Amino acid sequence: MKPLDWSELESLADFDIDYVNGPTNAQSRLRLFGQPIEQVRVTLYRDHHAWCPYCQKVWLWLEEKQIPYRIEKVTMFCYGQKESWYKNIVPGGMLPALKLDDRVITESDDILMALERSFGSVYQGMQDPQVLALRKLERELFRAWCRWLCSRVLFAQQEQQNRQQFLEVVSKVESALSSTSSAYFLDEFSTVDVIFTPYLERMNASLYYYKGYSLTEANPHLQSWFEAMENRATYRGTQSDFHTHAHDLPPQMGGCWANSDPQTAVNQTRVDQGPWLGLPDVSYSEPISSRVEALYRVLKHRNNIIKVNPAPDILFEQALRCALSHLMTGELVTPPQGSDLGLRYLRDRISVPRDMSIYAAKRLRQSLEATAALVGDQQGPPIPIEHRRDQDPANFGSTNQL
Ligand SMILES: N[C@@H](CCC(=O)N[C@@H](CS)C(=O)NCC(=O)O)C(=O)O
Repeated sequence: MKPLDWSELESLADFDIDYVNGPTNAQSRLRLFGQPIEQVRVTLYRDHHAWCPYCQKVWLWLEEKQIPYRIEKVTMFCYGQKESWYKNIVPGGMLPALKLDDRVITESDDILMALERSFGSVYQGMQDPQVLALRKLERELFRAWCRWLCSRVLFAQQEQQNRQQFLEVVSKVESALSSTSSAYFLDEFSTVDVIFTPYLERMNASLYYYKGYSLTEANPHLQSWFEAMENRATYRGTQSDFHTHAHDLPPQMGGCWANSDPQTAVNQTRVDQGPWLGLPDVSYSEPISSRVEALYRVLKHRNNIIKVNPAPDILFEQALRCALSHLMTGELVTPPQGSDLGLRYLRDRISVPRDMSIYAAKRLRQSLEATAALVGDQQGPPIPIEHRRDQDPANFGSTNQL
């Protein structure tokens, strides 16, 4: 079978969403939630790749409260050059920042408190005693996670101790979740869930990949919490996956260290080489639009995707059509010899939710891998761990087009 040509593929890419008023998504530059544009008082400055956890916190809060806002995307140091216009606003270049009327605020907690003063809180506010206690628990969990994930230990005993300390804090989180009448941290969805979201998501991904430990599978209340979160369109729009976090965290955290547990090696192969469907990084059912979404997103950026690929353009252009044909028809189409490396390079660089949602990414990775496997087992250049300049948004033309 011959691969579909670009116009045939375009005719299948019937996917579009309302970026301004529709569901939460990583591509929007303006969110109105059905309100007039004159109501916009807020601009959120967040990173291009949706990798910054503190940005996710503010982003999710704004989506939950349906506050009209603009989004300006900024490059993180680890993947490219910080925009000079941003340094004029925030000289240190840190993210997130938020402009409320004419005031620029940094520090995600200060941002949430300023937003609460103007727009009200998400259930209980940031200074509520119960919220304050849970915010403290979130930081305690964060520190224990960093100690386990990011310490390069010399002795197995130290690794064991770091793991044990993390698990002790997790049991406090389990007990907090078990003491409410909902699946959330309080009796209703609240600021506390917003605050726990970014790092629980990153802990779930990184511990699975680097420590062979599945946070959700080992902890029933956390499992129910993730399920409840995934019922919210707001969270789904900001949600990342195991592959993205396993490889975005090392440069941000200054290194993530794998242990020698045999389960770690099994999990790493699974996250890197698939099959991606069935990984415990998502619990809701696959939407019917996942393949069309993946196709639509690739078509939108296909020229740059081909340009940045290490395989020669002519070879990769055809190989990519073979993979997209598989994605849409289920039929395997043999790509040119030598294109396996290029297909796997792309497989390894799909970022969720920056490029597409979680199931779309799984389907696309699956098709890229199945197509590559027809001609060989060459892997792409390894994903760097000290920086991610292989993901510089400048390579995608206008840096705000991701
Ligand atoms: N305490 C700050 C932490 C913010 C922070 O650490 N931001 C990181 C990204 S996660 C940052 O902007 N780093 C500079 C960069 O990566 O370009 C907050 O809560 O907002």
